[in-house]
Amino acid sequence: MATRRKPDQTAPEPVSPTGVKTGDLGAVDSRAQSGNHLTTAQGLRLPDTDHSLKAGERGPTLLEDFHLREKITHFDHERIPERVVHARGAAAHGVFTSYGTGASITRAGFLAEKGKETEVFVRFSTVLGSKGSADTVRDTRGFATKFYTDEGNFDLVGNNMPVFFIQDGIKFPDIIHAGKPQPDREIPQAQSAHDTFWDFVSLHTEATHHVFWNMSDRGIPRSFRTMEGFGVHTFRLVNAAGESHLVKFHWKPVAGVHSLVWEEAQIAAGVDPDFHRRDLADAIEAGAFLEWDLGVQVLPDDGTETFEGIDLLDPTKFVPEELAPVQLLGRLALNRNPTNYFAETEQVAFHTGHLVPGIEVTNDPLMQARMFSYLDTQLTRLGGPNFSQLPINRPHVPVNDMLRDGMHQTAIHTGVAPYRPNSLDGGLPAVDLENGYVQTPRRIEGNAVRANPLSFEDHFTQAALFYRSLTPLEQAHIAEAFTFELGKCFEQSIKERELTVLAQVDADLCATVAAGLGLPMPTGLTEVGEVELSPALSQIVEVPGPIAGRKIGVIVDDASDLGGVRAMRKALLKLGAELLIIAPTGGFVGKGRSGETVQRTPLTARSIEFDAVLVAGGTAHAPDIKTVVLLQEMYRHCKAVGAWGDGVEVLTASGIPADGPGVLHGDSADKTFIAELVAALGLHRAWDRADLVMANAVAPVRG
Ligand code: HDE
Repeated sequence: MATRRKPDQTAPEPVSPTGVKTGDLGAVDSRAQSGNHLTTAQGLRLPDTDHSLKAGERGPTLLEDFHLREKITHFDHERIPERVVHARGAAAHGVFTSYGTGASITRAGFLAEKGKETEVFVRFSTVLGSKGSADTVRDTRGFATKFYTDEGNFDLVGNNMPVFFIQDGIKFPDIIHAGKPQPDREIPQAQSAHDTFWDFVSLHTEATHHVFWNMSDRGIPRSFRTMEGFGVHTFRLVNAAGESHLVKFHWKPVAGVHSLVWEEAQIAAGVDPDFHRRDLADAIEAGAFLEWDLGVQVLPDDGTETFEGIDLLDPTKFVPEELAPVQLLGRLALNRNPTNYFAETEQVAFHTGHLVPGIEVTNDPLMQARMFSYLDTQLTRLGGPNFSQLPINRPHVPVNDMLRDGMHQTAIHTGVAPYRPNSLDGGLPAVDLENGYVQTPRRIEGNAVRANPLSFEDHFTQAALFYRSLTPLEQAHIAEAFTFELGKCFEQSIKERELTVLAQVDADLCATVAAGLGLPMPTGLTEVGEVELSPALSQIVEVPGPIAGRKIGVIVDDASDLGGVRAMRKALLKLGAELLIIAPTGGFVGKGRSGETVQRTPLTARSIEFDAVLVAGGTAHAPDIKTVVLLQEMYRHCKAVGAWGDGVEVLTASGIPADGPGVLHGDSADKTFIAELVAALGLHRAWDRADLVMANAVAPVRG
């Protein structure tokens, strides 16, 4: 039956949320403000917004001043509650292009169809810190992707580590309360190095595996582009024929997996708390887009929910890639910065329950709890149930949900029958029996119990597998991280208890940490026996990777070889890397047309920003103390340092041995020298320097 609409139920003329008649939009973004005149929120033009309405120039302000009150009231309410976790984040738009290799395992069109492009929005985050905290703290990183697919939004709300602290979502408030700043003084901000965190994880040993990842170099990524991503839980993919497989999602960074060193992370937290956020935005602006391959480990859905003895419902366990290789499904490129941080990055709402046909959840008890939490949290954070109408959250397909009213309703629904079945709106909207989302029928039975399967009780084997699969250098970083974090704890009993945990994972590691803390090694405990190693877990590379997004500083002065600098910049730009000039003062260096604009001075340059620092030939030989510190930090952090021509004298004068490992030098900035630099950058660090610098081989700083 046709809709019978009374005249007063006709929708008004369409107007964008910012007041533009949608018919007049043309090239105007319907979400942007428009017009060149300042107005009130009601569109009233204003002649003055700097003076409140007062009873005389020196008199009190009048209550009547509606403009003042609107301006201040709105300002007073500009903030919304920050995310209870993952508050600190940065995001970008991009596109996902399917390789078409997923068709055999999933009917999800955005994965199954070769060459299919899907718009995405990705938000990276730390977990513990507040919105204004530093980017480079030691923490897990969120890696949340919203795919705006033709079948509705799919959100892959993952992390940069494949395992989690808890096996059951009911414990999430406990781990987060323990990790957040302590409730009495609200310190420390964005740090796990404090008593409550270590109190909890030393008592709650299922966290051990994740703690090892956090203490490893994965806890301090070099940039978002060098982070791996993981869906963590086991998902179920279902193909067009209805066959299902269990999978683990992986994001493989094209730039490789690389980290900061701890001292860099600490310096950056003070010198540039926006380190990762800036890097993301700068790189996209410069056209050095960030890229990942999305892949899956495909595991049989044979009813056992285990693979090679690994319980696939236990989120504290991962499946080594040697046992199940990652099969690539498509490529993600982040290529557009958000226009407005609040509207997009802050208001984006991810949810593990945003699924599309062909992708389903499993009974992992952590995932099950997440299916509740992500919708619920938006009600407080975004102020009501209509957050999916916000531009960043809207699906890019038609929505006809029969959800009505509520706070911040911006849709103007037509029709009279938001219920089913109806006859008044012509029986619409209709259900789609053919393509609609259906959960694959799965048998569920059992007693209502508060209990875990027995396999969940092994808390240490995979922690040992992770630790022992790394190189000695990466292991040393883990030992240092444990020693630092526990060294920051006040309660002796907490440190001692965590040592008993470490002793049950790996005795050598425990002994190193115990020695660092000045505590005895616990006795009577047995470490994990022999495990099959997974070399894929190591981040150390022997073949140089791409260098897009990397930053190279070149120290120059008026006498330097600026022609060489230009040749180097040109070559680096082609590879997506950026060259920054560091000169004694700001402004311009060199003369006339052969001069160069200065980007950094000794006051504004700090080593953390650079992946390599070089000294140009011809540069004066007596470096100031800040330049010495810059070069020494670069050397100590095992990053590329070098010089061409007599620039090498500056290195020597800074206490850098010209023949030290990974120190680059050439007669000029010629092709060979540039190729050496690119290779050094591609290796990320000159790790063969690590032993030397650990032994304090760098000469004392000369003032
Ligand atoms: Fe989250 N998590 N989480 N989480 N999570 C949130 O949702 C929660 C978990 C993750 O950039 C919140 O919208 C519970 C695992 C990311 O906006 C909240 C449990 C993994 C982000 C929430 C978990 C994650 C969040 C806070 C245990 C890795 C940031 C604001 C059952 C696989 C998304 C929000 C963004 C955000 C709850 C466990 C990743 C409160 C209850 C495991 C990347 O809903």
